[in-house]
Amino acid sequence: MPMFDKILIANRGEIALRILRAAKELGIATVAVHSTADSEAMHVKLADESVCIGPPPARESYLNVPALLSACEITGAEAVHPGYGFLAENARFAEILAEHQIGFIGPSPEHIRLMGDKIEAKRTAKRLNIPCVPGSDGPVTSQDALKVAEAIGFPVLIKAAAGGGGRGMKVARNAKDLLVALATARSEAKAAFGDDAVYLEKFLDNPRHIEVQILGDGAGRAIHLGERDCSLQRRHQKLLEESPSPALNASQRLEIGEICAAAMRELKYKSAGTIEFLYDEGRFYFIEMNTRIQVEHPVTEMITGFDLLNEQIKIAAGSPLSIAQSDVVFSGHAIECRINAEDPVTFQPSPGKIEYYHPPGGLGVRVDSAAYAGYLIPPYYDSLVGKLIVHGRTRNEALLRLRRALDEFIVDGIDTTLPLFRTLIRNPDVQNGLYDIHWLEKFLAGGGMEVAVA
Ligand code: MV4
Repeated sequence: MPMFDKILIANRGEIALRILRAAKELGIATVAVHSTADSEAMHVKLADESVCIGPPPARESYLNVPALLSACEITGAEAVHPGYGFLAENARFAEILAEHQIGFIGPSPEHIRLMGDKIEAKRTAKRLNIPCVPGSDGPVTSQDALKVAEAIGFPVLIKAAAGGGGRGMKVARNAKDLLVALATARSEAKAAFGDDAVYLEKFLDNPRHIEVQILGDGAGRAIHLGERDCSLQRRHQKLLEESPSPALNASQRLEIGEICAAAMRELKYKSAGTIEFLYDEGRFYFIEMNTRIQVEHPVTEMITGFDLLNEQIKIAAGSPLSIAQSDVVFSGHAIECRINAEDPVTFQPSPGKIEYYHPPGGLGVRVDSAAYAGYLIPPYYDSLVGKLIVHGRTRNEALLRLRRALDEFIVDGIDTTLPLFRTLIRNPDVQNGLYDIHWLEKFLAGGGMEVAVA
């Protein structure tokens, strides 16, 4: 089996620890990199070696490509794992590493670039028989927009080709609004991404957000590992994810999973990836593909027993996929809560010192976190303190376990979103799995949290 001797982790926080742990189990030495704000961070303490790569702003440290190349050079790291965020979906970074004979633990630059262009991604999905939202076949001009919109039917959603993750979208409910919405979307896209290409889709009012986890080895082997329901979100930030989705039955799961796996075999996709869908009235509609390991990957690990980081690293080192589809057996139910250092009502970030830290434990409880008592959360990065993931034999068992684990979790010294989750998990809609992508924002707008903390 080909394997790396040493890898560099171009990230911080819980995902840096997650990568470290997978690397150690594979016998791979680890290099942590950190900004001057992260000298005392847990990923630095746990790595075999560490290199300071710059000042606190991410532009000058975690996104600083020359500094990362230098860190590889001086430590002899053979490959880089980018985690999520930062450089994870930067095709140019993957190319530059290749130019320096350094491995990238992720997909090919071509696949990253393809999926980064949302129009090309959708064209590719359609060609690979993945069901898509009805819409324009490529970018629209103001000349053909009305014809396309009338063909698909109002309301329509205008999306930026270079967008994704909810940035640069505009709804047009009728012909009268369309041209103004189109011009606004175009100028916002130009300002945000330097690319004013936009496309049209039928606007789905109240869908769920369901995504399929895949693994491919770039040699034509690819499998799916089921779905995650990520509908509970606020401003495109996921708060709670679960698998299986309460909305699907086993045959729907296998059908969409096999469609995705077949598409990835055809594409010769290499690495872990996620195919995102909107799900409405029994149908799936492709929206985007993420070419990275995602924050919520542990829910898939908990119901399949596979270590996604271990597989991702082995594939990057050149091994063929070691898991057959028939090896993937779904067991029980997993739920993840993203615990942020934020006020649970206003969502204002709450950086500062963790005075006391007591994570929950026991059967079926996993905490992925880089936090510790005495740790000073810097104000420069995202506010994820940790992920609480529970597993149970049934959804109800997972919910009861989650309630118990949330009640055990103590993080003193800063505000966290723990009280929000303690409230959510007791809500009948959440308990019954009856939520869509708008549920949480409606709950919060209706004062759900003000009532809870009063
Ligand atoms: C949509 C949609 C409704 N109809 N597309 C937002 C993020 C980006 N990945 C796609 N998004 C959406 N695309 C059509 N045709 C609604 C959303 C959307 C959304 C999607 C997933 C999770 C949360 C969301 C919140 C608001 C809007």
